[in-house]
Amino acid sequence: MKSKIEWCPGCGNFGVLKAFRRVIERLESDGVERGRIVSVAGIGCHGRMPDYLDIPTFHTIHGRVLPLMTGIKLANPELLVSGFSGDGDALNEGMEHFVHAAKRNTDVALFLHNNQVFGLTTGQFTATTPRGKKTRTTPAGNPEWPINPALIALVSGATFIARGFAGNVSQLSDLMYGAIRHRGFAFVEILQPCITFNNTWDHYRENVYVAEPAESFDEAVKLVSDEMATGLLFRTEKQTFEETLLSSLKVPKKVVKRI
Ligand SMILES: Cc1ncc(C[n+]2csc(CCOP(=O)(O)OP(=O)(O)O)c2C)c(N)n1
Ligand code: SF4
Repeated sequence: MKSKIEWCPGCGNFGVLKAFRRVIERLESDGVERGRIVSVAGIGCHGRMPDYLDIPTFHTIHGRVLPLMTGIKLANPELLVSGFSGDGDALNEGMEHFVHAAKRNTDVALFLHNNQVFGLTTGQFTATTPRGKKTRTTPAGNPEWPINPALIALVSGATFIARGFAGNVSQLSDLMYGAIRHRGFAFVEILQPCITFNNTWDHYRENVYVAEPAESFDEAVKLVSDEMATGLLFRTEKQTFEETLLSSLKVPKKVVKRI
């Protein structure tokens, strides 16, 4: 574990790190051994998370956080598997994996550092950059409409959808803990200011609010569409990918073990 943190001073990633360190402490006080808490990260500024965590971690290639998480969970369902990904990593390079992990209801938790830019490569536009925003690759303003990642997770089949803000560490930590404890695909979108290329601190501080979870899927579609709504937005239960493979489809256990 590195002691020197290399993010820009004021980066929203500090709040995410603080929140997740609290999650590890909370899981440990529940009796979970550190060796069972496994995390994966992609490529980007968010991808430095493993450097600052004292648990088993993997730093994978761009866009491939979810396939690695799925493989780890299938190989050993006893592990609590979570992953950190950027908006570029998960929604540009890795979009198909995101949709399929939600569709399968794999029992993992994905934490999306949504800073609406490619941070590490110095501020190009991504799938979540607001329309009209000037970036290094859209100097006249982004001509595209952004996607709403929590809405994609919801309609693809994720069973736990939450949104947190890097400036509210205590709420974010509770959401991350809830996501890891949830049985099924849990998605936490984190509104994460990139102070250097997309400084949204004031905008979020003024506009985010805490919502009550939706009681039906239709209500959830409306709630999740409001990009300033934070908190647990929707939760439901269904069989997980691992349970399906290990039981109803009668896949021999040793096939899963060989993976
Ligand atoms: C396949 C591939 N394409 C592009 C890159 C270059 N690249 C490295 S980091 C990065 C941006 C990461 O942005 P994001 O996932 O939003 O994370 P952030 O840095 O904002 O946390 C890019 C485009 C790469 N490493 N691999
Ligand atoms: S470039 Fe942005 S996301 Fe990357 S460390 Fe700096 S402030 Fe954080």
